[in-house]
Amino acid sequence: MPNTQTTSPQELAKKLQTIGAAFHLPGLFFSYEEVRAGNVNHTYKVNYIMDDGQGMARIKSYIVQRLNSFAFRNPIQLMENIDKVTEHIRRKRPGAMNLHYHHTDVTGERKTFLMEGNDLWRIINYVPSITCDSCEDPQVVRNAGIAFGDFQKSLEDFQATELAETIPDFHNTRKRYQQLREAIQENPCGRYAEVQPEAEYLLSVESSACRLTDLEKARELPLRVTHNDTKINNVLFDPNTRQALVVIDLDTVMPGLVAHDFGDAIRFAANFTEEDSQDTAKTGLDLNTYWAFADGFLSQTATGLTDTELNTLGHSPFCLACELATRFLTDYLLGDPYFKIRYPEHNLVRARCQIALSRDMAVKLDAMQAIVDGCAKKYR
Ligand code: GN1
Ligand code: MG
Repeated sequence: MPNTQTTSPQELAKKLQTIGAAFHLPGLFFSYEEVRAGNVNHTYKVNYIMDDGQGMARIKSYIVQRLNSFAFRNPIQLMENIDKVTEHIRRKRPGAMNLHYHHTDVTGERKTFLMEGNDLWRIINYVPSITCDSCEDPQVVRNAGIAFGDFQKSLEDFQATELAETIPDFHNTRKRYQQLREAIQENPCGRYAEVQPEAEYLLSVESSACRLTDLEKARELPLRVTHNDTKINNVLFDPNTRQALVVIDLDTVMPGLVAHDFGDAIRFAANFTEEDSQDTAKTGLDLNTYWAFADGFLSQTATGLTDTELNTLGHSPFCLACELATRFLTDYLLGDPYFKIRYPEHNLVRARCQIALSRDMAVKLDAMQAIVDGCAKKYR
């Protein structure tokens, strides 16, 4: 079944109210808006009104999320990972803005989630802020680099193996390629003929795309705590100062490589176009944006990374773009069971865009590594 929403607005409002009650949200529910960012979970901003104690109305908002149980097969472990990581960060950054997951008391046990059949619901504090999808302002991009670098640094003394691998093989690029091969073989929707050129390109660059996975398997890179979804729109910014406030979307916090986080951030932020642009003639890697993110990220992390890790950063965006293209194309071949789509060819369009990006990255690999080396030298 495609990952789409079928509930009516009235039913949904009722549902959100019930969820709010289970988490003991105070006040009266009066409206909700769907937050459309994110390709996997369903997210809503819910608004409550209450007496402020002096007879005046006070409005308070919360973020309610229904976790995608198809993508996240181990929701309880996922919430345990989030708990451990947010607690650790809170201790390391006292006073800084943090994510807070509300508790239910339904069974007398304080839990940060509510299970209803296969659905996991949770409620997070709403942070008045802006997110940035477009990365035109290099200062904002640099601040996002600082935020993800700070996230990495705050967790450098956290034992990565304490975290569950909630999505096994999430960044196992070899496995993603294997799944593409299987989807081509099975071709359940008869879509292969249409995507043959894209599939052939991806298969032709497999060994370069799998460089990180191969180094990880050879144990040449340390396992760290990684965010695994470092899109710039997973950073909340202060609307006035444009300083980063907090990194959000911790669902994929798992053991991983620092190059996964760096490469994925660049794949998203330093693309001239959006990640699902149909205008692939314009898609490509913007080296100015790349530089801004690398500078911010390395200002926080350069001293803690090994030389081998630094040497993988320049190549990592290419690996991440190919990996995601492979995932989008596989999903398209299988009839879109995983990613939310807004129109029938959406996953194919996404795959084409990532392919165009990877082609441009392939000719900029030396420049990307030179920038990393320059920034590392500056901060070490
Ligand atoms: C998914 O749903 P969202 O936007 O947080 C995906 C990422 C992809 C991204 C591409 C758990 O993230 O891996 O990079 O879409 N998350 C999962 O937009 O698969
Ligand atoms: Mg995400």
